Amino acid sequence: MSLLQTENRPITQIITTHRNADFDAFASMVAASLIYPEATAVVPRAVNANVRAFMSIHKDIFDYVDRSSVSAESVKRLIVVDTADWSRLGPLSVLKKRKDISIDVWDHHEGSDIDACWICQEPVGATVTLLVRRLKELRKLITPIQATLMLTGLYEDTGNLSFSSCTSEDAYAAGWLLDRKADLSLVAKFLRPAYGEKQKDVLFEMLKNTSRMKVNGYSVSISRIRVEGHVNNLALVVRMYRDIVNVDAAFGLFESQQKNGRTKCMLIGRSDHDGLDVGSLMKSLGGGGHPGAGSAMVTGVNPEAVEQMIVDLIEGNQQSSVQISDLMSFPVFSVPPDTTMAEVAKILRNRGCTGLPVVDDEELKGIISRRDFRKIRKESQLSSPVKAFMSTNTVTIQPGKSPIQAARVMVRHDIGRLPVVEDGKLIGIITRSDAMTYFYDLLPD
Ligand SMILES: [Mn+2]
Repeated sequence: MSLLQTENRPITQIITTHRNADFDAFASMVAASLIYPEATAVVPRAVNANVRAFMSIHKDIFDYVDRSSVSAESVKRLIVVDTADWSRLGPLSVLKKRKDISIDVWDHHEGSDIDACWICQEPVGATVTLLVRRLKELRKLITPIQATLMLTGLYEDTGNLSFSSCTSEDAYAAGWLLDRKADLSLVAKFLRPAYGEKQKDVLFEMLKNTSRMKVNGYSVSISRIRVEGHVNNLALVVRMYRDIVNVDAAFGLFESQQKNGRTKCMLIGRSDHDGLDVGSLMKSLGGGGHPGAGSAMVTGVNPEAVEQMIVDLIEGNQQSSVQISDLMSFPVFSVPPDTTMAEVAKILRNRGCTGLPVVDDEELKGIISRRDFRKIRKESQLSSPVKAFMSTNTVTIQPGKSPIQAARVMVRHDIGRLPVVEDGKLIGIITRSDAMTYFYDLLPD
């Protein structure tokens, strides 16, 4: 069908994806071909090595053409999968100038610079999950080979459903694909060749040149090596490296000589510790990523300096990771020590809270809680000052501590709120629900 199309009629509807297409990208294109049967899949020239190997074996089963078969002028409709970024589309980004094209986007990344007519962009583990949802709705029949390819894409992008970016919908999509006879032993086989001889050499080299250190309480390993030419899948190698050295965070710093003689550094990091956000660290170096994994390309800086920058950034990690000061409530509503118990009772009732800090000139003197009212024996005591009834051995926490530490203190002392104190001054209050909000990731960005 696509062959006839290319020979007889110009292609008007195309499905495409980002350069260096991975399995998620390629599988999403194949899924999109089922959803948009009138459209032709256009595979970018550069695809990942293991995807290339898969394509060469399955050449006859999937219909697709390369960029040279398409003339940009005849395109009327564009379907983009696994990216929402013109700059990642390679030569097809010329279509950006055309205002008369109808564009559909399917993606699981953040942000978009494509002015789409229709977009499905959700933070799931793999783009193919979004397309599987539509295939399910349309009650499309898929072959075991298609199911296997889609599951390969899903497993690649979710690390076999283990990455923190993986959602329940990814897992349900995997189940649906298994019901459609996706073959797990083939999935494993397709994903494995990514670790070939070249990657093995790099991993051995990394282990030889590794340095381990303790930075800001985290165990960190950095390995700096020289690479010749382009090596695919360095991210996978860094992941294996982290698993072997078994540290909180591991970094691979890959130097290569550019044609103009300058040194280019590809930095890839992996973190296995909640408190150490590799993505935001990479952002500071001009790259990006998420808390568990990130990368940055650093040019014109000598590699020792890059290594030092990593250490400095982790040392200053207090700024980038979530601290109590980001979660606490402030200003804190408090009462002075001379407030009468009757007034305190009224405030607690009106504000619907169970306790209040007692503060004198910003300094925390104690905490008065509903429980303390049990100490009152006679009516007249209601006109006594709060300082006579408040508890004074209050547990507090410093603003630079982590939410986990706050939660531990609250559990140990069986208290629901913790005054945040800096230099003896009360600057905020953190409650059990604030800490919970953090742990359950409900915190807005
Ligand atoms: Mn993807």
